Amino acid sequence: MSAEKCLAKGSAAPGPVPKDYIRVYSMRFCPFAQRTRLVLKAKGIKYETINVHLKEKLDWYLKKNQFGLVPTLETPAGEVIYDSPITCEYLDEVYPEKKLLPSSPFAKAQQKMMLEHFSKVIPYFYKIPMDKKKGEDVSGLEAELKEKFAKLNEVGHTFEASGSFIH
Ligand SMILES: N[C@@H](CCC(=O)N[C@@H](CS)C(=O)NCC(=O)O)C(=O)O
Repeated sequence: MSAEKCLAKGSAAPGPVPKDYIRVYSMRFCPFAQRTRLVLKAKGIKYETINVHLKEKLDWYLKKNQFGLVPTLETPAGEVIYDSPITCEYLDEVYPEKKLLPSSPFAKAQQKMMLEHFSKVIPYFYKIPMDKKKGEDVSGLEAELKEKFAKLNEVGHTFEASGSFIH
């Protein structure tokens, strides 16, 4: 189930989440929401997507997530979970078939460290095209991004060499 349209100011709140489904409040181009959607897909979880307008916040959405950010998950019991790494870990625990996180605490910590590094790269995916559009010189930002990726690659190799990263 997927709704491509985006709910904007004045749209009524959706009803309860259907039984056996989970709902993800999302925005089509949000890389954080993409994390959650990738986990939902990888694990074959039945879910529905509700895209919400992020500039004109919906009052009922702010009642679910006071920060007004996406992604947010909602369960048929009305439980609300937000912040992409937390939604991913929640899904991995609640739907234990096809586990994505390693069971070893050390390997799990390494994945989280990697995620923390990767999160620093995400803002560049907005900033570079936005600045380009404004006709600004983005060569400095591109060089920074390249450097961050190289570091990430290095970290990945170090973790891999430790033998516990790939489970
Ligand atoms: N740390 C959050 C960040 C989520 C986030 O910043 N989402 C953006 C969309 S890509 C958002 O909701 N922006 C709306 C706003 O800033 O008000 C996560 O990982 O879920």
